[in-house]
Amino acid sequence: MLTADPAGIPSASGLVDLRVTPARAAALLAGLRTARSVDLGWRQLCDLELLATGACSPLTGFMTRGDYDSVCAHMRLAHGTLWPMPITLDVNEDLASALTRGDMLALRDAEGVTLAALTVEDIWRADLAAEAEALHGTSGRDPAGVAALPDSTRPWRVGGPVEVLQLPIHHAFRRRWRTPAELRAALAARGWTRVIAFQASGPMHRAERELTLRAARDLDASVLIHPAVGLVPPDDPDFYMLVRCWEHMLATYPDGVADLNLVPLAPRMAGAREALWRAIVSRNYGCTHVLIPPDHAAPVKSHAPEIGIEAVSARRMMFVPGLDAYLPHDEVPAGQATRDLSPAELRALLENGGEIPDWFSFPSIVRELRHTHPPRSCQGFTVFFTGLSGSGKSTIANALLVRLMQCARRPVTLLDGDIVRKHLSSELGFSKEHRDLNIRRIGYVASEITKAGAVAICCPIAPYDQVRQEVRALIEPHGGFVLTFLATPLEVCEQRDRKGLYAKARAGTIKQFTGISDPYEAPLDAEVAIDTTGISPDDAADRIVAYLRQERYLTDLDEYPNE
Ligand code: PPS
Repeated sequence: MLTADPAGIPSASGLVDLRVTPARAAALLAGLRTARSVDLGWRQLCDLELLATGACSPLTGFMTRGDYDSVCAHMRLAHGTLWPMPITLDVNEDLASALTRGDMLALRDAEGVTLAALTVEDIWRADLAAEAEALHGTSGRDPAGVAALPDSTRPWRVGGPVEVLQLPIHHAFRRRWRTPAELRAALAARGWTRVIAFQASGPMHRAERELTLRAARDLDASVLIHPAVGLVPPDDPDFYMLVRCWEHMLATYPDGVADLNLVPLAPRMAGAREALWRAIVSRNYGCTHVLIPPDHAAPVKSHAPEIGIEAVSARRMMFVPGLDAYLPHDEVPAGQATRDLSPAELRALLENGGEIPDWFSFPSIVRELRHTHPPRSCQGFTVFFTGLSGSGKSTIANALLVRLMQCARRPVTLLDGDIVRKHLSSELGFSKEHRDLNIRRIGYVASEITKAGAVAICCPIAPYDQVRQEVRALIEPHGGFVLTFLATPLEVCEQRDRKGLYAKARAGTIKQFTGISDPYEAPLDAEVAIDTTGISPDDAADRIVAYLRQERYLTDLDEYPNE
């Protein structure tokens, strides 16, 4: 247990630092040349950094089986210290079976740089259902939290002490990644003896600012915006948006009241255990108090004396227009109207380009949100055709391409089947496996185009539902996905037989031909479905444009009057 010094901040004397001296690092590196290694995933890198810097004090490595079992069963390490969260290194079965007690294991980043050495003390197979039960209170079903994790843990675990050669490097927002020791020193230099952690989980707005300022006033303390950013890897634009929003928020606080420090902690969505774990981490960074959502405040409060940080319930703040002020919901005078904006309402306002009221947020933060979540009329999108050979995909795609390029508001790329097969998939044939790979490649390119705010038009046959859905899931987070099913019947396609392929397929010269000797799964989730039997390519393109307008991806600005 860390003890509180008289000034209030828990004493740094118990803070673990797993970084070794340069001489030891050189010796370790030499020894690791012949050792087995593991490339850490994003969650594991976060765990390693927390361990390395002492943010997880008193842990000195990845947990051994004794600690793990005890933490799962009793929320305590084997020797009795309160610790709510398993911090284990999961590996694949091959590595687990190749290791023996006493081995050194090199822990490397994604580029293969050795960051740390683990001396193997334990190798075991965890019971994932029992672990889920302990953490989430459920077994047999997949709690939302587990599904939301960046990468779920594998059953094989390796435990033992860790020696750190170098910390994972943060290239962005470097001054916001102070280690617990560095932050404690900074707090002490400012004379801050009472510090409340606010573990922001999204952009902060006026309600959160009022909440923290009120708590700071009530407790005569300073505020540390202390978000866990381990769920958003640094290649995710949301990470940059979030940190910029917190920076803007920090600038709105009165001088000398608040600070911001990022925590490389990958959330487990484990309710009360998680709240307790994060409270301990905030304590290790030097905080004396932590604001916690009311549903999890009780368990943290009950353990407060033991962990050395006090939990403060975060009350819901409401804007009271009559008083032009924010008040906790249970302090709003009777008869006063209140205003609030739910996350769904905020999302809808951003999507539609609606006005976000001043009472809700600050212009600098709203600008960031608008930049990262532009209205649909400024987002990229993909029109993904699917249909049999001869159903009209390429002809209609070309008509649509011209219609969109006429306005020149967004760059447009046509990923035609032939072009893709020539440039991206020249080695592929028409087996299911190859077709799926072809579609995945198209989906990847289209998602990058969509992410960049441009338009991708794709027109493969894409006969299989499962991979079409994968592509949808890849693209939708970045913009629109319009699955356009050309439902032209096989007889019509075969009658057209522009390339003479159906005749060859019937004759058996072409094998695995879609519709003849290979399946086509008609989509049930198409945004637009067109049977081109009796409709011109221009009219078909009109139908797609009408859909894009209806969904607000296109506006009047995108339309050039053709008539
Ligand atoms: S897939 O299934 O989506 O990967 O196919 P795709 O990349 O769109 O390629 C389809 C075009 O390849 C020609 N072709 C065949 N199609 C289907 N089955 C077989 N066995 C086959 N062999 C060659 C055909 O010309 C398709 O073009 P379109 O434009 O659809 O007629």
